Amino acid sequence: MRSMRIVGLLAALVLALALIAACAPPGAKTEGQGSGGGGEKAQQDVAQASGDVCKVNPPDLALEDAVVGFSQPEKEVNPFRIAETESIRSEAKQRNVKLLYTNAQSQASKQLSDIRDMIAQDVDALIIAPLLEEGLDPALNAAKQAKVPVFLIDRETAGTPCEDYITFMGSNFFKQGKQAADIMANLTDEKAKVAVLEGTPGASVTIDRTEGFEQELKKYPDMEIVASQTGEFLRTKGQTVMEQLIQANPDINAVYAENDEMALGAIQALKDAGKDPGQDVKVVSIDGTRQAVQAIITGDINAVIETNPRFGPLAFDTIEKFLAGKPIPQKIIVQDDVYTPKNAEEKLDETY
Ligand code: GZL
Repeated sequence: MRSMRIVGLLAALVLALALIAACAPPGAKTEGQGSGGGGEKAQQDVAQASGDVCKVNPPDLALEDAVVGFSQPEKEVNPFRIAETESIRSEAKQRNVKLLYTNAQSQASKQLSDIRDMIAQDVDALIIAPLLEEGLDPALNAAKQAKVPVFLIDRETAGTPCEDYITFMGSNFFKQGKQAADIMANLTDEKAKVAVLEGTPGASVTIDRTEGFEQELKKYPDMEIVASQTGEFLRTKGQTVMEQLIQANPDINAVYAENDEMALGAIQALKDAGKDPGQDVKVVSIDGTRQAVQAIITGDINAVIETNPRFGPLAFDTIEKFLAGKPIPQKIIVQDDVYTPKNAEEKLDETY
């Protein structure tokens, strides 16, 4: 009799859980369903949403009736860019939203004209990944004049939240720079002559990843930056710059690359110079591309700090909430992981 009662209670519990899951709004994550763990990370987790909320009256429009423009700043030769565009495209398709896509080919002037062109095509909202920190204001002003709300992803740009753009969604680059310095200190027993491969000059991500690293490094008196030069976030440039830096500073024992593409170029240069990257020259990078995390497994790179480029779900969720008149925080920071030899194998299929 008692066992019958237990079976009945269990059946009721299962039914209740099924009803709860079925009532969750679309895209909501039920308890324990993260985007971490095995399997492709389809979307980002929000680490912190901060700043006042924008009290901007949204247009009277449903997302599925909207035309959304996406301004991709860089050439799609970097897996980060490919994954970012794919995420925006597939989320728009999944939501039956008409998407206009432009690519500025890493040229600031083209990003300005791309955005103006999309405004002229009557987009209802813009998703912009700014190439540079400065210089986008003419495009932001044009959007404001046309009453087109702007949602920044990936990199920040000069402007006032709620006036020039609704919100910024992306990683905390300053924190990433600090993390890289602490990881490098641990790898080198706090004694290092560091070469820094910087990203695109004038990009918010370069400014913050560099400042975060330099500031944190001050905690370690026996760690010194002996060279710091841009590789423009490109693999080929990262390799040629590393070749030059190694010749000028043969005693470099640590490389901080501000993205994986430059790190992969740098390890090739180190090998060509007879060095053993990951061993006698420690390498710390940022992004989380598949090739870079595989290089952790082979021992050529020591650690990679993740920058998740899959903005699609978060960006369209945020636009949908904005159009529904819901409060939108001015800054939405996404959660990033750190890949090391301890977790690289198990997390490889989350990379891009
Ligand atoms: C970061 C992004 C950076 C990547 C690079 O959000 O802006 O630009 O780290 C890319 O790989 O070039």
